[in-house]
Order: sequence, then C-alpha cells, then structure tokens
Amino acid sequence: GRVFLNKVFHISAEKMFELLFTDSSFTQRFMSIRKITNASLDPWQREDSGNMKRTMNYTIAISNPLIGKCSRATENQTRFKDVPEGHYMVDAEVFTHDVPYHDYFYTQNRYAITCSSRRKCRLRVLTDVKYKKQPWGLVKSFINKNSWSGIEDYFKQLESELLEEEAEMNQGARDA
Ligand code: YK8
Repeated sequence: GRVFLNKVFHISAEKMFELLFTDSSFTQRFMSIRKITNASLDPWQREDSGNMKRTMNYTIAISNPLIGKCSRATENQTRFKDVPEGHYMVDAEVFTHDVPYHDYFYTQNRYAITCSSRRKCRLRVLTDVKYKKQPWGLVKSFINKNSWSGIEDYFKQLESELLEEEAEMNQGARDA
C-alpha cells in the first residue's frame, strides 16, 4: 500500500472522526469541492462482531478525458471496535461502477486517527488498489497509474481542506 496522508492536526481525534465520518458540514463542503453528487449515506450500524458499518453511494466527477465525465461509486466503511480509547480506525472500500475495467479492481483506504493529546490527532491513510480478478499486464499498469494519481490528488486536497478547517477552528477558539 501507499500512504498519501500522514499528518498531525490541531484537532481532537473525536472532532476529526466527526468531520470525516458523519454528515458534517465539512464533508458536505468537501464533496461539493470534489464535485461528488447524489450522495446517499446510511447511518452507522453495529454488526454482531461489534464493528460498525455503513454504505455510501455517490457520483464522482472525473477529469480524465479518456474515461468519461463521471462514475457512480459505492463506498463500504467499517469502523473497528478493537482500538485503544480515543483512537479510530476505519476501512473504506471504494467500488466504481462506470469506469473501464471497474469489475477488475477496487480501492481500499484505511484511515487511522490517533490522538496525540487532548487537542491534537494524527490522521494517517493507507491506500491499496485491490484486484478481484487479474487483468492483462498492460491493463493492470493502466489501472494502477490512473488510480494512484486520482487518489493522490484526492488526499492532497483533503489535507489542504483539513488545514483550512483547523485554522478556522483555532481562530474561533482564540476569538472566544
Ligand atoms: C473516496 C480510484 C480509481 C478511480 C479512477 C479510475 C480510472 C480507471 C481508468 C481505467 C477514476 C472518493 C478513482 C480515482 C475515482 C475516485 C476515487 C475516490 C477519490 C482506464 C483503467 C473517491 C476515495 C476514492 C477512492 C478511489 C478513487 C478512484 O472517498 O481513477
């Protein structure tokens, strides 16, 4: 896998979880920046294992002219229960439905939020491109190349939007 985001923010771990994994105004704003539309998300639901699950469906805009302007996608998220108090771990599997070769691969993003103090957390995202069936070598390198660049772009922007959110939050705290 690859790590595209690994950074300490002046945001508590609980707040970071809320920003990224609830229907927060941050999520809504970030989706509109990324031109993610038609988003529907199920609430978190507890499984027998004790882990929590939810599913999101949305349409993503694609800038690659070879592919088409958009694709529907499904994201299955699992929040693991066996983590130390104050830490969060979420696995997100992203399946696209309308891009070429979409039945061959999906993306797995593992988000770890660890608290480093009461007001700080580290957010780390580990990404892997997974194969459901083995494509021809050239196709595989094509999929990898397009996936890594799209994912890198996404997490760069997520990082910069989080930094902006952090600045606003801490500004508000100083004014208060
Ligand atoms: C989530 C990984 C691959 C996919 C895309 C596929 C091209 C295939 C080209 C053929 C378009 C929000 C990506 C980037 C779409 C966006 C996905 C996002 C960013 C010719 C081989 C959507 C995180 C995420 C994970 C995977 C990304 C796709 O929260 O290149």
